[in-house]
Parts: sequence; C-alpha cells; structure tokens
Amino acid sequence: MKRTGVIVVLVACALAGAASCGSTHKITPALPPADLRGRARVEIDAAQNQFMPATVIVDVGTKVTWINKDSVAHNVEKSADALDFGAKFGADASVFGPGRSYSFTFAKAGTYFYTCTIHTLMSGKVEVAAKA
Ligand SMILES: [Cu+2]
Repeated sequence: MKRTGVIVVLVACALAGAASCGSTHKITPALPPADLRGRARVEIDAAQNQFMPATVIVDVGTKVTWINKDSVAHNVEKSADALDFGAKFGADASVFGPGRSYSFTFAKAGTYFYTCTIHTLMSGKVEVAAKA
C-alpha cells in the first residue's frame, strides 16, 4: 500500500511537470540546456505552452528574443524570487500575443529565471556566461 502511494505521487509530479514538485526554479521540460554561446542573437519559442529551449546558455551582451508561436497570449515575466535582471524586463500578454515577439539584452552574467504567469508550468532560464 505504501509503495503504491509513492508511485502515485511520482506519476502526479510527472504529469503536472517538475515545477509543481520541489523548487520553484525547476524548469519544464527538464531538458539539457541549449548552449548558444558565441551568438549575438538567440531566439526562444513560446510554443505548446512551453518555452523552447527552456534553458539556454548565452554570452554577456546577447540579445534574446522570445517569439510567441502559439495561438494564445503568453507573457514573459521575471520569476518571483529571481535575480535582478539589471533593467526593466518582461512583456505582458497585451504585447506578447500570438505572433508577437519580445527582446531583452542581457548585460550582466548570472542565472535568470522567468515564467509565463498565465501558464504556471511555463518557465525558463537564461544562463548568462561571462565571456572567457
Ligand atoms: Cu503562457
């Protein structure tokens, strides 16, 4: 009986996505980061209610553009307890509807968590690496 309970919890977490189980900074889907260092511009799709790739590694100074490829509005907002992005960050649903895009240039190294507050399992992370 006890073992069945553990399995039920694991399945529930898998179905709900990692963000609902444990740290608020779990990124879904939990795929390896896309290492996009060496590029001046990087694009992240908002598609099927996910940011893809959800985790990217970029250089300081890279311009990241989020593109809404869904048929519904999303937003891009700093996660509640995330590192200060160093400048005004984010796009609300009125400017990030279907087909719209939003860009932000990361000026400081660090790990930046963001989310769509409409779809709470929709979250991402930008790891900004200091140039070697
Ligand atoms: Cu959304």
